[in-house]
Amino acid sequence: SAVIEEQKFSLQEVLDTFKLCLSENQDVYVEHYVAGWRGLVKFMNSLGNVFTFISKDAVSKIQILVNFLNGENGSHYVTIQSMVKYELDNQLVDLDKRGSHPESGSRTLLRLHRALRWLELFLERLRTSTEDSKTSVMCADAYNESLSQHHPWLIRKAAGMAFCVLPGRPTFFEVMNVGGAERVVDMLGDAVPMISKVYQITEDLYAQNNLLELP
Ligand code: 1PZ
Repeated sequence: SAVIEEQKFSLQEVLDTFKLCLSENQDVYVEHYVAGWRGLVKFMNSLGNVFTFISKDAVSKIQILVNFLNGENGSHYVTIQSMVKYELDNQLVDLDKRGSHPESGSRTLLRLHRALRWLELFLERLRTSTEDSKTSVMCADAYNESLSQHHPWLIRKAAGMAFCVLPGRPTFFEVMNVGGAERVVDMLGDAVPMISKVYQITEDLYAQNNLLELP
């Protein structure tokens, strides 16, 4: 039932999903990438209603990618590498300005990719934080160092307001449902390098193909 599922929800499982992203030859599976984001959205929604404006955007991007995966060309969308190659080879990406392909898989995934950097920075801060550290400050610092550079003023303001109502570190750890602070630190020590690796591989792929500024 839904109740049991909620009780079982742990951020550990979510972050473990990102481990499944990497294939033996360092390709990134879209299916697991998207599943990881689904879990993060679920976690974010459990923090309160204020965060739904953030999760709505993530949900719509997840949906775009799932539609490609389940569509008639789904076999090209199995990995990020094959997706980028397929979309570029077939002129399915708006490269300079938005045109006939405003919702390509490549530009959609780039938005989540940029957010993954925020997540990496935030989780690393959380991992090395102390009892009196503020989640709102860690969150804002991580955001200002990464994702905010891609956001217009209005969104930066709204994000800043959302950070202010983040629950404090004790509640945050509780909602993560991993165990005591020591277990959280262990779990993050395991998860952050994994997320970092997925991020770096994607970053290199996008850089090699000149796709880091896709409109
Ligand atoms: C746990 C606390 C959550 C803090 C989340 C920090 C990120 C704040 C981001 C605020 C963005 C919200 C609104 C949407 C913005 C979109 O304009 C952009 C660009 O997309 P485009 O307009 O080009 O189609 N979307 C994004 O940058 C993707 C944002 C995804 C945010 C996911 C956060 C995941 C949090 C995980 C929680 C552990």
